[in-house]
Amino acid sequence: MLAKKSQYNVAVAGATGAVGRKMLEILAERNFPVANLKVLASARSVGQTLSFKGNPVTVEELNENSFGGVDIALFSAGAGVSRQFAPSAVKSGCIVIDNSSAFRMEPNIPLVVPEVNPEAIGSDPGIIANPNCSTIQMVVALKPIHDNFKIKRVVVSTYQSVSGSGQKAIEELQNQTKNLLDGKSSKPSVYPHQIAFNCLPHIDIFLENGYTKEEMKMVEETQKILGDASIQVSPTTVRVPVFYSHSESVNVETEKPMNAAEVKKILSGQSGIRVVDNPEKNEYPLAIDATDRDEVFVGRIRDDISCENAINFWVVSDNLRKGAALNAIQIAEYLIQR
Ligand code: 25A
Ligand code: L14
Repeated sequence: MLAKKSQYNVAVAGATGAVGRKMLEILAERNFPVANLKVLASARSVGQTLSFKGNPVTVEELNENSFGGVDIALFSAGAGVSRQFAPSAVKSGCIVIDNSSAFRMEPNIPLVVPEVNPEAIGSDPGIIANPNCSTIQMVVALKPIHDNFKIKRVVVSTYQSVSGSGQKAIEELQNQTKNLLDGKSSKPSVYPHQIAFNCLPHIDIFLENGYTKEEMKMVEETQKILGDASIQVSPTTVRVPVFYSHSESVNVETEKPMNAAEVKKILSGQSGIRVVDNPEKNEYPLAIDATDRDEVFVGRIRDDISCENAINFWVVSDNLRKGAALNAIQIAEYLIQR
């Protein structure tokens, strides 16, 4: 249980990474009541300074003793680091909001999108898991549809930006693009193939069922967050040469009758969603417009011409913000406000 205070001691684990830096930015921009801020990363980054509200903060090495006196720890250093250090953080008395996949599917650990299922957070949470980025933006759009019409099946294809795989991947797309345009060759290292001028139907590792782990996260996490294991999800996750923001093509079939016009009206009234859907003016959600924005953008909402009680839409959101850092900080805000 988080004791009520006017300010909280906050630690960011993985603070030097793409998500960690975004966390510092969002804590500052939303004026989160931070008393003391600790920025933690691997030994590689110790001594480096990051900036918080215009002041320098020095990176310390993340270890078991990092969390004494910390109230809220935000983890964004990957699943291995979370598995190793989140339990000791909880032992020293802080609440961990974990951005990795390490604990998401553990039955006793809440998996939370604040607009969708804040009630999943019990009175004494310990670790709260932040869902996968592609899942978060999809369930924000699906929740009102599920509440009104009960979803039977979702077929989704993603167009995911390279920032999802961290800072090194951002640099790989930059360097590869430049090298190839200059007529030089460029060997891939983060991805198994060239990502510049290409699309890779491969995110995270392949599993025995032929799907990738990223695809199965979209299945399992969607069912857990919406609290309904009967929802069928059929995903294909694809990496595209975009730096920031993930886009998704989503087909939804419901049990109750519905149509695109009704869904458009319902989604337009939701907090956290912005409907951008004026095809006659060439207006629809775009990755470049969603970047650095908090909302989940939905457009191209239209009836499925091949199936009754089904629609298609296009959903775009900033994967480093709503897909990671912002969602985690919204969870922290919920904790201190409730
Ligand atoms: O392990 P996984 O689950 O497979 O995850 C792989 C990677 O995916 C990213 C993240 O990469 C992660 O490492 N990732 C994970 N979840 C994500 C999500 N939900 C996600 N990306 C998007 N959405 P990353 O490079 O962005 O962040 C890695 C952070 O974790 C720290 N870290 C790694 N091992 C650690 C550790 N911390 C403690 N103990 C360990 N054993 C890592 O710290 C980083 O903070 P670092 O010391 O290795 O710092 C990396 C160096 O990279 C440079 N740099 C990073 N970002 C920027 C940058 N430079 C300029 N601008 C930037 N924006 C710095 O030089 C920094 O020192
Ligand atoms: O599970 O590479 O949250 O785009 C988020 C980023 C998995 C990989 C997660 C990517 C990670 C994903």
